[in-house]
Amino acid sequence: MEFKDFAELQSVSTLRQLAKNPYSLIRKDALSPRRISRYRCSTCGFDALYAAQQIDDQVLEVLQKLADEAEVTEKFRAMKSGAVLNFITGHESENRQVLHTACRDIFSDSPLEPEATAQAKEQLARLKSFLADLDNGTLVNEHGQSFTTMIQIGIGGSDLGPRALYHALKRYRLPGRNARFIANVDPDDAAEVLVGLDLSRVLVNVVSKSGTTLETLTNEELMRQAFSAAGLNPAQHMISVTGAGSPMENPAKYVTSFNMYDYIGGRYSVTSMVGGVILGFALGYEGFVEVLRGTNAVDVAAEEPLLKKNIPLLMALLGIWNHNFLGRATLAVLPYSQALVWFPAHLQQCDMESNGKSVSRLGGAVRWQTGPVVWGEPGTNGQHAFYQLLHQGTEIVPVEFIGFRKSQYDNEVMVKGTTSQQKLLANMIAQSLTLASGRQHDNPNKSFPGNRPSTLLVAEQLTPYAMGTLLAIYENKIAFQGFCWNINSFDQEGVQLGKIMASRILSEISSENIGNMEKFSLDAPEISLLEAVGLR
Ligand code: G6Q
Repeated sequence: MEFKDFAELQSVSTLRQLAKNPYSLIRKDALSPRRISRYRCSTCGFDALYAAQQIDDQVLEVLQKLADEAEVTEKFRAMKSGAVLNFITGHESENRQVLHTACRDIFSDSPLEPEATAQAKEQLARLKSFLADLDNGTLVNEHGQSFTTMIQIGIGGSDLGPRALYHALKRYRLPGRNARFIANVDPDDAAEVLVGLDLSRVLVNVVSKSGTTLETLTNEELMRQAFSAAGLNPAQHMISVTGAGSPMENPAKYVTSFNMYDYIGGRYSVTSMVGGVILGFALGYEGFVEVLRGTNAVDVAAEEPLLKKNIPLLMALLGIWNHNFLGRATLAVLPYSQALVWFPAHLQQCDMESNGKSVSRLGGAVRWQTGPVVWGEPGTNGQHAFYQLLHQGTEIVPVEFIGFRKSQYDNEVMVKGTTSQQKLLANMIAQSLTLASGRQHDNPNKSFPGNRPSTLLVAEQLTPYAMGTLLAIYENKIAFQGFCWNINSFDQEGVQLGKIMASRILSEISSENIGNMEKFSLDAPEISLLEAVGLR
């Protein structure tokens, strides 16, 4: 494997030339049936329709060269096989394997990284038996009653993925089971989550890879006090998911503990026990395994080197075309599915924490753009809000629309001859077409310039399998982009800095010496702001 800087790739200079005159989507034949059927790619039940991107065959050919030159599929295969890819040359770095894919490489007799997959299988077996204990009444509360609610306490990677998938798949919950999430150290977050809950039926799942994240430890203590105040023994209501050997693996404090491992980054941890425990509780063991099946199918399919046959690779390269060559600074992910309400927030973390980097793998400052700003909200709600800027603003925002042919509940109403689901999809298509084609009008204020690119990502129905598929499409897309940009998509110094800075300030205002919290002497700006905010 060779790690070449993006600017050194030959295809990059060709793409710069081609970008001077990109394909115009306002041409009459831009969205012809021929183009729509040619620019369509299918992977594991999803179709990507990308005729509304500013590309033609020549651009696609050179994007393919870029992927080949950057050896992205070789690196992807190496990643899945356990190569140490979380590193920066010549500088101290995490120096770890990147093996979230091992959590789902459980269906083959010859997994790519047998050791990590064996650990994943062991954790899954423990989950299966824990869920069976809940189902058959072995694990019950003080009054012999079943647990009905699981609250996950965790933040960042220990929250967003599991939260996004739980909301996406609520439809498939087991009867009498539901989940809630507390992430923010804002006491109002926890207070609101606890409103109306019968704590005696609640299991709290404290999730922290490090076992030291202050927000999570604080919220855990808040829950312990809430149980005690309700006359309940916290140790009988708490479980944990944490790194092997972390302080949170303590049988005196938790009913049981599950593990995740160093080689799984927080934002890639949904398919480990970080997401597995709460999804297993809500959907049942088989429901979670279906998610794993979907992710695994994409992990295998994404080894395909031809971008025209590989949705994650195609989306990675279309993203690079828009961002690095056409100069589009942001990317909107707009699901036409209310169930995916938390998915853009998860992608925001997964993408921006992975690819928001300024140092290349070779240790120098990058001389090219890396990850875009990623954001989004479900349609059609967004249409009544920020789409104005998408259509007529001065910033051109490429869009990835996500839609499903069938609703989850099939709870339809026919109004004016169409169902709600038909209206939903019709809106999605209409938006993609209008953004691309624009509309001419004598009144400039009613005129739409068009030439605003989008891709439609469509599947049959949002099932656990399809959710797994969608998750892995994006995880692998992000990794492919990182390989092209030659950055380390798997560390997060920016997040670590936040943790250190908050600890400095808290150590100053703390009324006691808290465990491992070192006393620091603060700088003048920190002191001034503490005083201004009234914390000192
Ligand atoms: C994810 C990040 C970050 C992390 C949280 C929680 O990739 O590293 O979002 O997940 O800071 O960390 P813990 O799981 O260690 O509590």
